[in-house]
Amino acid sequence: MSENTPIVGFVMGSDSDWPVIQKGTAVLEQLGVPFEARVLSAHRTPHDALEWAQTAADRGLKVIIAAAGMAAHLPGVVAASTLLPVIGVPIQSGALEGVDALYSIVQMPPGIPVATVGIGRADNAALLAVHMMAIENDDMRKALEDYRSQMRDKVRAADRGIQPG
Ligand code: RP5
Repeated sequence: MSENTPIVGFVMGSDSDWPVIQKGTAVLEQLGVPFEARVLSAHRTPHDALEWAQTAADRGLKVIIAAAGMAAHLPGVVAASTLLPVIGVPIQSGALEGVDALYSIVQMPPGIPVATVGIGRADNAALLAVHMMAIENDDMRKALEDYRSQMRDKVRAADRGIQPG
């Protein structure tokens, strides 16, 4: 597989989830991690979603980030169909504004875990995916160190910015 073969797979239940997912793709672009992104619904295109999850590892993916809103079954269905780690992103949509999706994703039954981040936190999902891969990848560990160092500099600059005089 080439250096540009996607190793993180984003999957979302609707293209209305895409603006949220882009917070995660931006993080991976910044860290130089190749990814793919698909719209596949556990309810509206269940066979496509299953096929994608079942072939994910063979295509080279290492971690999956699955986002859905409302009765958010996609992360769990994907997790049940692959041995790759799955990170779920609850999407804020519908009358319950993401609390429904959060509970649907985080409350997995025993045996099929989904690592769940906060509502809309595709950026943290992307970082968590890189942390997982950094266990055995020095380039990724270095990229995360740089990312943290940039955050540290920003907070220190903000602190200096509010000091009197
Ligand atoms: C879920 O239903 C999707 O993940 C989305 O967050 C929500 C609404 O979907 P659309 O009506 O925008 O297609 O399946």
